[in-house]
Amino acid sequence: MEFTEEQEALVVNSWDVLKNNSADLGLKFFLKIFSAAPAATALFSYLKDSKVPLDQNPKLKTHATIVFVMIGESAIQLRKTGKAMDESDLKHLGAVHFKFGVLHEHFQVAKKALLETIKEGGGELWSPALSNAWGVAYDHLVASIESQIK
Ligand code: ISQ
Repeated sequence: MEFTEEQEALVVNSWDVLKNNSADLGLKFFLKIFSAAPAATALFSYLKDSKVPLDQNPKLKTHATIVFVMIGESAIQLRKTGKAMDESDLKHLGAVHFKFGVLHEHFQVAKKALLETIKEGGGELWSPALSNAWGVAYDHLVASIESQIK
């Protein structure tokens, strides 16, 4: 699963734009996951007794921003470092996803949501090649997390 120099350039250039909108795009990404997999809301304790709608939950927005930025930063440094994430962050992510019983198909739901979010956030920068480049970077990240789980 090669991540080429061209793909890196597409990801780096688009991240420069997407990152300025991380909070809205991160929230959009999470809402897409919840609409595809409503049961996933149960994973987040702060959503259980919340009276506000999902899209107005400040804790969700903060968390979603962090996750979105983490995915973006993983992608932009993938080629330089040859890995999706540093070892200690990866151990933590592996442990969290293992604890919640995250399966390969869940990561695929998130992949679709991520690529749709990038399409909506990317505007004129978007192309099928850009989407594919983000997909490859995401697959590397997932493979690294899954290597901790299995
Ligand atoms: C797990 N990891 C990243 C994002 C997520 C969004 C919704 C549900 C679970 C998640």
